[in-house]
Amino acid sequence: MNQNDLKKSLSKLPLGDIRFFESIGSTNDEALARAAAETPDLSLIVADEQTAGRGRLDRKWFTPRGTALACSLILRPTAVEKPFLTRTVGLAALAVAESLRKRGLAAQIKWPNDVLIAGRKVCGILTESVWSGEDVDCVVVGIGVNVQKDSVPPSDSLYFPATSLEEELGAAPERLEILRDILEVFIDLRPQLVTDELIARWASLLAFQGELIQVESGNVPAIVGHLTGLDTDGSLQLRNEHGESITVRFGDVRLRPLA
Ligand code: BT5
Repeated sequence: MNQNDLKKSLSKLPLGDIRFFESIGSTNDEALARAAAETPDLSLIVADEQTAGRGRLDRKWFTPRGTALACSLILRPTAVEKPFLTRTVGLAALAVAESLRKRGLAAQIKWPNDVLIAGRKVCGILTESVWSGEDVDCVVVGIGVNVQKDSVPPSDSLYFPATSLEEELGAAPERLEILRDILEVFIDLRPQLVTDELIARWASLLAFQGELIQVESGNVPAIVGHLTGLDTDGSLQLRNEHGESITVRFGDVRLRPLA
């Protein structure tokens, strides 16, 4: 991968600036720094390696050189989009899941920000906002996809099992093709950010629908219930053992182990 191949591969898409780095700390950090300048909507940062890739809550995201897709997209939301920005993570997860499904992979979304294949994590998404006073100026959408087998971290370092596209397809696809497919679907779906169609599509690909799950967030006891769907802002909805409906805005979802 290099700057020329990247630009050539993405030339038909209506993107802003495109920057390639052989090695970088985190593409999200670079995008956040650029977002503060006059960088146009749909500008893209791509790296062949991340040395300080981040997940939520400053967890580490591994991107060994030459094995994975690590990119960040800078969105400058319109006034119409601004009330719907909590849905951005769903838009990105849908773009990844739907583009992988076109390759015959049964990709699902583990709320809020992971894409799974056969119950294992193949992609993580990190959305971060740049505020200007009370207003969101920019949203950075960071996407990490495990493409080659070597991108998958050792299982003892993981909270949730992981996989790669190479493992699932039998051969590693071209990273540039994966990136182009994801961006194409993202751009196609973006008008739905402001419609409930997005929520319906997102819900239709949710992993663990109807199943008994637990949601962990911080030190409070896990919330347990059957996964029933999504709220219009993208929050997760559960039904607990008393039949009450619970709305969850942040956390890590997993199937409830049998007692
Ligand atoms: C995420 O956080 O899954 C968001 C990951 C976002 C990564 C992209 S890459 C481009 C951009 N630049 C960045 O710096 N970040 C974004 P979370 O749900 O908190 O999951 C983090 C957890 O995933 C870690 O604590 C590990 O257990 C696990 N993990 C780390 N690297 C992984 C990998 N390559 N594949 C699968 N799981 C991984």
